[in-house]
Formats: sequence, C-alpha cells, structure tokens
Amino acid sequence: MTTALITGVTGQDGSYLAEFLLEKGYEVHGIKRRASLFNTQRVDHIYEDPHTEGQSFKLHYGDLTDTSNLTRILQEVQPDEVYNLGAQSHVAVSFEAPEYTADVDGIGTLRLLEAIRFLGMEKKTRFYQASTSELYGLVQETPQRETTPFHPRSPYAVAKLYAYWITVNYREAYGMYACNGILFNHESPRRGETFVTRKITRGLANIALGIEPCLYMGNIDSLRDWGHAKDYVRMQWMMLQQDEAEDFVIATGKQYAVREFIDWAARELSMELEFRGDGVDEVAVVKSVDNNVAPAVKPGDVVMRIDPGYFRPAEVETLLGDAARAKARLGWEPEITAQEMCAEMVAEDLKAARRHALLDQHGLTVPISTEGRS
Ligand code: NDP
Ligand code: GDR
Repeated sequence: MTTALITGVTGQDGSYLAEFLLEKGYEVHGIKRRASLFNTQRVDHIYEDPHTEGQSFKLHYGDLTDTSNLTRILQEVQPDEVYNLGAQSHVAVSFEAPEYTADVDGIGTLRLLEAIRFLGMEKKTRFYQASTSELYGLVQETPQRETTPFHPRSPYAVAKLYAYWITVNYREAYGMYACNGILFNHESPRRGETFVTRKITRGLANIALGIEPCLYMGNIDSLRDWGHAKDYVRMQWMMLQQDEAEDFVIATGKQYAVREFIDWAARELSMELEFRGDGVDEVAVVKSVDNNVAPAVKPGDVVMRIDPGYFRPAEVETLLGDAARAKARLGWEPEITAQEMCAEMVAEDLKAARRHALLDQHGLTVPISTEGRS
C-alpha cells in the first residue's frame, strides 16, 4: 500500500487530495494543528476512528514551525509521498503577519525537506511543493508559464519563492524527487470564507436571505485565472507519478475580473446587477430579482460597495496561466469551468443560508461569523 503524508490536510486542497488518495487505495496521514475548537470540518466525512481496524486515514498533531515534530512524524509514517500543502495561505494577511508567513511557508518547506534527508529517506520519499502563481506577481510575460520570470508582490509570495527554490535545490543537490506545482487560483465550496470567490458566493447568498446587508469588496478590477480545486489536486498526484521530477504550471488559460465573478454569483441567485462607478468608488445595484430565490432583496438595493481597507499594499493585478506543459506531458486538462464552479459554490452557500434562516425562524439562531474578513 502506498503511504502519503499531507501537510495542510484540514485545508481546501488537503481535504480533496486526501479523498482522492483514499479512493486510489492509499494509506493517508495528515498533519493538523491543535486548535481550541474543532478544525476538521473539511475532513470529518472521511475521518476514521483510531479504533477502526485497517484504518487508512490518520491525523497527527503538528505544525510546520516545529522541526522535531515534523521529523518524528516523518520517521513514524515513512511516507512514499509527501504533499506540502500547509501554509498561511492568505496574501492580504501575509502583510499583517509577514514573519510568521515566512516561517511557515518558506522555512517550513525547508524543515520538511531537511527532515526527509536527515532521516535518509531522500531516495524513497517523493515531495510535492504547493507553489503558486503569486510568484509571477508583477507579471513579466502573458500568459505565464514555467519559464516566466518571477516578481513576487507580497510577504506570502516571497516566502513561497524561497520554498520554490529550496525544493529545486534539494532536487539538484541530493537527487530527491521533489517538484513544484505552480498552481493558479483554485476554488470550491470548501474554499476559505475570506478568499474573494467564497466571500462573494457566501456574502450574496446571505444577502439574498436577509442575513447580511451588503458585501464590501477591495480591488474588483483584479483579473484571475480560476479553476476548481478538484481538478487541481488530481494534477498534484500526477506530478509525483512521473519518471523524473519536473515543475508544472496548472491553470485553465481563461481570465476573468472579480467584478465578473460577482455578476455570475448574483445571476445564480436570480439577481441582475448594475455596476455604477469606477472600481475605487463603485457600487452594485439590483436591477431585477426573483423573490422566490432572493426574498430579502428588491430592485434598487445596493448589494456591493468598495471598502478601500481591502486594497493591498502591493497588488497582483493580473494572472493568466499557460498549462501547455502539463497537457503535453501528463495529459492534464481542467474539467470544470469557472462559471460551473461559481454555480456550485452559490448552491452550497445558499443551502447554508437557508439552514441559518430556518433556525432563525425557530428562535435557534447562532451568530454568523463575518469577523476577520480580508
Ligand atoms: P488553505 O488555507 O485552505 O489550507 C491551508 C492549510 O495549511 C490548512 O490545513 C491549515 O490549517 C494549514 N496550516 C496553516 N498554518 C500551518 C502551520 N503553521 N503548520 C501546519 N499547517 C498549517 O489553503 P489551500 O488548501 O487553498 O491551499 C493549499 C496550498 O496551496 C497552500 O500552501 C497554498 O498557499 C497553496 N496554493 C493555493 C492556491 C489556491 O488557489 N487555493 C493556489 C496556489 C497555491 P488550519 O486548517 O488549522 O488553518
Ligand atoms: P489571491 O486570492 O490573493 O489571488 O491568493 P484572493 O481570493 O484573496 O484574491 C484574489 C483577488 O481578488 C481581489 N479582491 C479581494 N480579495 C479578497 N480576499 N477579499 C476582497 O474583499 C477582495 N476584493 C478584491 C484581491 O485583491 C486579489 O487581487 C490566492 C490564495 O489561495 C493563495 O494562497 C494562492 O497562492 C493564490 O490564490 C494563487
């Protein structure tokens, strides 16, 4: 049986990858952080009680800032494949916590690689590093491919640049099978609530049912190449199944503005919007709406405003990937379009909003969390 270790297993990608590997018959180990509340919601459906015979999914307490902990887990698990998905992954938050982000996202990667080498597992264990299109930052070429020069624009991206190169370095210096997936933005109903797509689908679904009054956004002119996380974790696995380790760009090759994503999500909720203003001082006003779907909204309502607090000190204005190498070498192609993904996300967030509204009707409301938006 092949054994995999996933850091960041409680995150969006970690949860999809764990499911994918379990379906392939892997024994899957995941590292989760100790938290004062349960933080395993994304993997609860695949959780197996430790008393289960032949348990194939196991969680270990750990942290990418803790060398001895990582070394011990690696020694215990003896993984054939390590997927390093753990990170402080929010770009805006990295400006607030730059040192922590560097420690986890940059040095955390080194800790894992060095532990594999220290334990003498460098010829056995294959290593996947979650690299990012944020490396391109201030873009030098469009579309971006594996050979495009990097120009990171945030503490997050600079930390990930270190992680990218230390992965290449361990491959070159020690002959490790270590590779980078340079993944463009990918989303899903499991996306964290403060990333832009999920903030939009969740926010508008709540507005539709009267749970929230308005969505406050940052730079809605920003252009992104959005794929579905399910398509992208498949590629993470494929990258570790080759004869030779190689780095790959993973992207859809299609680009949209944040404003367009707001428009799609609103349409899924039967709202037609008119955008008035210029990006810095812009609002979205409801032109028409079906009250069977969005009972709390009426024409003329302002459902989106700009909050300059969400603008970043340095922005990545545009990203568009070229995944031709992944297509040619591995036959990978994305199967889910950005619009299909948006529809899926809205449907899930609308279900959650309806559950909340139903509880409310019966006097059982629990407060809805909007704290910590970015
Ligand atoms: P998430 O933010 O959803 O998940 C991040 C995971 O890392 C969570 O499990 C989190 O734990 C864990 N984590 C955070 N800090 C630490 C730490 N100090 N030690 C151990 N684990 C930690 O990210 P995604 O699933 O979206 O992304 C996965 C990886 O891919 C990340 O490295 C991200 O930077 C990278 N990436 C993501 C892209 C995307 O568009 N989604 C694109 C390109 C790269 P907890 O649940 O406790 O918070
Ligand atoms: P990004 O994703 O920074 O690309 O990093 P995010 O969804 O946070 O932002 C995308 C773009 O939308 C703009 N934006 C807003 N973003 C947020 N979060 N909140 C807002 O209110 C808002 N308004 C506009 C942003 O300025 C940005 O231009 C994601 C993460 O998953 C990284 O870990 C990963 O490496 C990259 O994608 C590829």
